[in-house]
Amino acid sequence: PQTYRILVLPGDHVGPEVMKEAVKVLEKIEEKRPNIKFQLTHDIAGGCSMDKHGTPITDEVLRIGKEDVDAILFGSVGGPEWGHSYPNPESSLLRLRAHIGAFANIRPATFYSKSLIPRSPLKPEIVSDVNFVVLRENCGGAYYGNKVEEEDYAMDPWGYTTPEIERCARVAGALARKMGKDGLGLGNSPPATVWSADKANVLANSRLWRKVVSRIFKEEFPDVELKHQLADSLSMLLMTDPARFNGVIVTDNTFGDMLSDQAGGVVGTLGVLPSASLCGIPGEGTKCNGIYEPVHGSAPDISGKGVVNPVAEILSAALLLRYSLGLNEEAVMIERAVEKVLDGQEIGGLGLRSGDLGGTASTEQIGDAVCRILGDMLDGGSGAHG
Ligand code: NAD
Ligand code: IPM
Ligand code: K
Ligand code: MN
Repeated sequence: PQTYRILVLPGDHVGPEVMKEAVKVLEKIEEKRPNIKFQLTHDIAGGCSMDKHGTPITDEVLRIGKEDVDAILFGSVGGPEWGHSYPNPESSLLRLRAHIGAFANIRPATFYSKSLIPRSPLKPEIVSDVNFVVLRENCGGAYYGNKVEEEDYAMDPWGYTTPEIERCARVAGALARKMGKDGLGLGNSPPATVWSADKANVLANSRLWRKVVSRIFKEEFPDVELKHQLADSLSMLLMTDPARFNGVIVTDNTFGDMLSDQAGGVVGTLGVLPSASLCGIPGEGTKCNGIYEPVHGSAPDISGKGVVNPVAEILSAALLLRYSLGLNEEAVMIERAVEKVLDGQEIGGLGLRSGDLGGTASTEQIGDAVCRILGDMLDGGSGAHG
């Protein structure tokens, strides 16, 4: 069998709860596909690592993540018991992203099951066709560089270099071609539109951002429609007319953090949104390491109760199979199994949903249901395209 190496870092609070279900999904694939073997390395990062090792992430975990594995499955880090002062649990993730060079953070926002449309706080006619990807620059901007933190003054340098913007723009262009205007990525549709979000009216680094993105699209993606939108008004339009942004929203680290959480509001919960942080253009042949994690955090307000929605972590595992391991067929099956669980198909017409989606199902029940349906699909019961 082909062996795929994955570093598993569950993190804090709900991180381990959702990770348990995602690992079960991987084990189900292994069980049903004798030619696939997942070699999982379990380790820690975040507050739990501060407690055990006195540091949010050890050099050894960083090394394993970069050198010893094909991809990293991450949970969520942080919690009130560790506070925010540096070094905090969250810095583990920032260091890991920088260490492996995962600059392209892909955060798709759509309804994985149409039955979730009524869960959005927005009217169905406005929100039902939503299908956009936030491509967040992940290794620069205000989240990196030398901070000043004095008693009465603090400063985060918010800067970008031309190469940092160029590589992000190239991923946006490639994603737009792959996604297609129809949003299905079938290859016979013109590319999706790319929206570049910045504050070029105020920020110097945004003016560089806009200039470089414009040049890359003119020179390398003449077939892709590029539009610029100021990030503040884009945020407003995301509530009044979200489907306008169907395609790719490419933006810097700070705006991408905000807009991708806002996408959780658009679809009604953060509990279903996965992410992939890649070191290059997805599907370009070269082996692409990446960090896969839910957009959501460690949700300390609901941790320890077994009620957190594991769907975002399970869908992150699907993205891992697709982008880092080249196992697209299995990735599609995971997504279809999640859809069926949320829809309630094949389980007596009752959608299995966690509290964030208005249901009462436990984390474990949802994970078990996904595994059961996925197992049937892998047996050939109802195929990925059925
Ligand atoms: P959060 O994303 O953890 O939670 C926001 C709200 O959404 C909470 O009410 C939470 O209960 C709910 N929620 C989130 N995920 C859910 C799920 N899967 N199922 C059901 N409900 C869910 O954001 P926060 O409360 O601002 O941050 C909590 C901690 O997480 C902080 O320490 C923050 O720094 C950290 N954080 C970590 C990551 C990460 O590890 N990548 C991301 C964001 C926040
Ligand atoms: C996210 C989180 C992280 C970020 C934190 C935990 C470092 O909010 O992944 O969106 O700000 O990038
Ligand atoms: K996370
Ligand atoms: Mn965030």
